Amino acid sequence: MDLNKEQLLDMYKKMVTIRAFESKAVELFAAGQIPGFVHLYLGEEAIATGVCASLEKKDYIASTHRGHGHLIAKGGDIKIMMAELFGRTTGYCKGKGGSMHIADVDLGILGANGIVGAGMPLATGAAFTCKYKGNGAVAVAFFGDGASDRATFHESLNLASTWKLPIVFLCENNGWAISNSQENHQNVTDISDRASGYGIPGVSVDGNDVIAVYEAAAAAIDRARKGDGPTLVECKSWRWRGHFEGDPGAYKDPKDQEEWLAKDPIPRLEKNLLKLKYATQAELDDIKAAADAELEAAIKFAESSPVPDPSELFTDVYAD
Ligand SMILES: Cc1ncc(C[n+]2csc(CCOP(=O)(O)OP(=O)(O)O)c2C)c(N)n1
Repeated sequence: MDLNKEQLLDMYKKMVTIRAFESKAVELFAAGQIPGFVHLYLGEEAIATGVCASLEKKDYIASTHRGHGHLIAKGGDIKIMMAELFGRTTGYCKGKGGSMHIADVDLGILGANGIVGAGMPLATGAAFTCKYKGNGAVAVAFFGDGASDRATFHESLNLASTWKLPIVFLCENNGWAISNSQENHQNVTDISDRASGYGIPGVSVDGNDVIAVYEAAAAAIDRARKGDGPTLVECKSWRWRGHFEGDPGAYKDPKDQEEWLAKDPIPRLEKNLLKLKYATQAELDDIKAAADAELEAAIKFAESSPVPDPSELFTDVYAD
């Protein structure tokens, strides 16, 4: 493992921040404070964190409908994110987009996306730009197991492989596509096996082990940066919640749910940090408390921000 203390503690901070953000979103949505849909990333924190640890500001990510974790891991501002969830003018889309439209192009965040599988062609385009400009940047496309069945997956992997683009296809296999379990919607166990159809490497890792995710993603990002082309990385995890808030997820087997909850990626990293003596339990608790406090400040910021004026309805709206 080539991760030092500072890097591992930074990953811990990111993971507990995502956990705090999503846990609060559960409460706020139930209390009717967040309009629209929210799809939460609880349980999958290790994936975005492990991947984005190897990315620089100039690199691009394309996110999904379950995007909060990706945005936080790439450096998104949780105050502005929370304001967007609340539908306030201080949000990333001035309160008019909500959870599934958060983007921050200055940070290389090309956007969350309500269209399943739509991030892959966007990231492929960004990777083409990086190669064309020769700026040494790379792109990562996050997508789910369900999205790996879409034509956009085939088209993006085929083109990126043919043109040797600097991109990583990062599949978050959380076992579910809405109420369809993976075996219900595809006849493969390892989605990474699909890489061979495009002449690129594919690897599957435990998505609840942030170090394993980091190592696989770092190798793939390095390969992309060196000009050796794309890699398909599959991170196996579990969607803790229903598909969206409001879906009780009754189609899940409670035994599976229980088993996966016990594989929580955060205590797992805590154990490693304590074993390596990179932190004491009290120091880890302080990091968590700081993340909670940052979250409270973000909620206050969102709550105290104005809602958009009705006269703003048609501003920033584009039609062809
Ligand atoms: C093109 C398109 N088809 C269908 C949907 C409806 N839909 C929303 S999320 C989802 C499942 C996505 O599953 P997956 O890609 O595994 O991501 P996860 O929700 O598990 O993170 C579907 C079918 C959509 N938003 N876009």
